[in-house]
Amino acid sequence: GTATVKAGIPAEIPAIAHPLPEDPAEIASNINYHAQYSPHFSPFKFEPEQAYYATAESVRDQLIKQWNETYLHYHKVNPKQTYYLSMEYLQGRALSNAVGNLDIQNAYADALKQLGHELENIVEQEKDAALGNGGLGRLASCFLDSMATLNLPAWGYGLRYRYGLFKQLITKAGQEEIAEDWLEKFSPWEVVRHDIVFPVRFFGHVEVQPNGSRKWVSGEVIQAVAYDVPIPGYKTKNTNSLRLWDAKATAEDFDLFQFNDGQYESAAHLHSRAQQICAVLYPGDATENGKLLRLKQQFFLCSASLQDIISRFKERNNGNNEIQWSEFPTKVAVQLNDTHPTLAIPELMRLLMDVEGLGWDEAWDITSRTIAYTNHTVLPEALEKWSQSVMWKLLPRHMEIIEEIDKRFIAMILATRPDLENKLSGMSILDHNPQKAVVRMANLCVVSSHTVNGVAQLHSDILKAELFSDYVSIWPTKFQNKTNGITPRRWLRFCNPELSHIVTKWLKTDQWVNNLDLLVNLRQFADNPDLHAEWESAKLASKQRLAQYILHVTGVSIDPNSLFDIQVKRIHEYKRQLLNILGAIYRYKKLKEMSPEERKNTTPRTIMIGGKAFATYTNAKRIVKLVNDVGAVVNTDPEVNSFLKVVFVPNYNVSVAEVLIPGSELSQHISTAGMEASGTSNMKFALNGCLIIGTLDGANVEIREEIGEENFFLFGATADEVPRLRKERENGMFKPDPRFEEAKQFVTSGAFGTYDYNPLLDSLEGNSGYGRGDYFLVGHDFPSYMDAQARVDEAYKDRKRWIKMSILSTAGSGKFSSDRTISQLLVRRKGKAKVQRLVPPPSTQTQ
Ligand code: HBZ
Repeated sequence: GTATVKAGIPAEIPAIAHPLPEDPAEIASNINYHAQYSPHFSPFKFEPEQAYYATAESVRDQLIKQWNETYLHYHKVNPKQTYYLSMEYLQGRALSNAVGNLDIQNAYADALKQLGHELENIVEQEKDAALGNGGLGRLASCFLDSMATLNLPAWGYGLRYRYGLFKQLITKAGQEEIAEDWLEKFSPWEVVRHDIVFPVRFFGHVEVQPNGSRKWVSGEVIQAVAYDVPIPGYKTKNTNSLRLWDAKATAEDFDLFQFNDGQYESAAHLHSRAQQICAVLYPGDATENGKLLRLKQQFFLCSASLQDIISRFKERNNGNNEIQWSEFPTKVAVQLNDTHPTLAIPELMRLLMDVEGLGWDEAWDITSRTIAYTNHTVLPEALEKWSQSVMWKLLPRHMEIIEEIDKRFIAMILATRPDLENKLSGMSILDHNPQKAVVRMANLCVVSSHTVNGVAQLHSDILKAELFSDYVSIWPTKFQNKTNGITPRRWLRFCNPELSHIVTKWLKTDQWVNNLDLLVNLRQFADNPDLHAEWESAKLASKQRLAQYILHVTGVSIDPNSLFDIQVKRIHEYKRQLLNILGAIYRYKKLKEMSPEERKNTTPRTIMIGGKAFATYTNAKRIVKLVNDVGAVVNTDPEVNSFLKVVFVPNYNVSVAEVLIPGSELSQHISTAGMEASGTSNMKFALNGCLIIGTLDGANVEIREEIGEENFFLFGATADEVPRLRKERENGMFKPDPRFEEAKQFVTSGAFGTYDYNPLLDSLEGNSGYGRGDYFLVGHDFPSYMDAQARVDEAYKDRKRWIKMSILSTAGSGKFSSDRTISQLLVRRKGKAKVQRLVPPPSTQTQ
């Protein structure tokens, strides 16, 4: 059927009044202008740093023109707007992406040449905007790119953290964290909007008004100030906004009397409390973080964003000066990126009832037709639960509303589904067990959203079968799958120009950049020797660039003719970097035992592992330390170091990924089956012609389906076997493979130094008190992992076969464009059923 956009009509921005600059001389003079008149630097210097800021400001001028036109266009057309609420965005660098999306790369490169600089070097000056932890944050950024490119009227909302994700230093002790000062100088990509400010309240109490309505008063009020970041689409005029909120106090909050009395700190008390709110990104990766400040951050995002959304709705929908509130869900869609912005639900209810004067039923109808929720994890420790008593203190009115939603939900179940009564203790929003007394944010999201989605088919199936199984029979169509995707602009077109040119040349079109499905047409050339030669030389160029980078940041020299094997992602036991390094340890031991002749028959490998460990996650930090210790021994061992290198890549982030991924030949996605919701770097690697060794987990399953099972190195237990295997492991019914024992013993023997690895290795023992008895099944999967690695070594020796597999990986990656995910998420096909809503029984309606 014809596609119609759930979020309104696709935007056709009218012919642009300001054409983009093409003349390098004109651009150069514009860059010069910024260098001269920018108050940030001396006008007499034009070093790379100044050149970066001046170039960024010049590009920003271009963006602002399109941005304003986009805004005016949407204001006139008044389409349904999608609002993506996320506590995290991992934007990375903006300059290379902006000139790429605007297609003014060459003109800017020429202009900079005239000014004595290389664009390539200038873009390197930019610090990553790392306002996120990992996959969830990067997904949000890929979605922004796709929504802009697909001409969708969409906004991102987030927080303007003063310090983003910590910078990782590797020292003798392992990982050390230092604050990442991304705003040290300033960011040329944000525009502060002093005209867009909303008050956000904390604490206080609820007052009953004479008319019976309820009002939240007193407490402390902090101002949310908008900082807007332009989000250009690829080769479109459409330029959306990422609106990041910063917190500040007002002049009235400053106690001049106290200050004059010498009490400087208490005079600016609220100013310093405001500053705390956006001071740092919580570096939580998969652990629920029970900090009050984190809850304040979440509410700050939700309250400011919803006030902004409602004010825009009112501005655009006040026909006859009367607001048609029933139209709200036809003009506003709010997507929650995990449960972190769950407070949007009670905050929308509160604003509609207490501020706009709507009744409960109407407010509930609007809210539950507006909100949708994406789940990113099934790990119990990552499911957010907030203490009810903390919530009552910080957000008393919201707790009243949450209690009421819970009460009505329970009443609805009892009235319509008595068969579920015994499940209610797990399904209710409040945990009514007084020992626990928490709010279960995921349950609140499920009950209040019109749609709940998982991020890969296997994950969505698990949500239905396990985490949310009790809800499925009430709302059978509410639970959906939207397999993740990545933007092909940043993750192939811009980060890997060599391979991009080859793809364009062989497909005879560059349309694949917007329509990634076109990559399947590469399949017909999978055996073509000319393509093979080009493919191999593009890969070699990327490997050489990567080798230079590794030498620069670690001092380790690696051989571009060895197999480049990479695992980069947050360090977590379920992601099993420990399996990878134990495999490397075993490989090293065997190489040591071989004769020089035997070694010559092996496939030389460079194993690169990178990623950040949560600062208090001890086992994750031990893994970082182990990788570094193994590297220190292996890389300096003259007997074997031309056959094996082990490198820890420090401070993995978006721009490091842009160097690593194009140069990769094998990448590891080896989580315990059922635990990685999707993974998105697996898609980036496959798209860049890198082969995958992996388990049947997350999106691996679908990647393998798309590129063909013969092009995927599969190993390990499947998700449905995991519970039984864990039991066997606990009961001591499991006999470990001798290779596994040998690798562990090699570590305990002190081969990699004197650091005490016993606590880490204990976590791999079936019956140990430490850890959960090889909960992640490293021991179980080790032999099949090693067998799969042996298949990799063999396949790599057959160059023709390997290149063919590489081409087929790229050719099969079309499905994993975030353009496809966004279309499925926001564009409804004609004839599809409307979303189901929760209709509470009239008997319990109060307020
Ligand atoms: O979201 C990741 C999943 O682990 C990964 O499988 C998936 O591909 C990706 C996108 O859907 N989840 C995260 O990245 N989660 C977090 O970063 C996180 C941050 C703060 C928290 C909890 C989790 O409090």
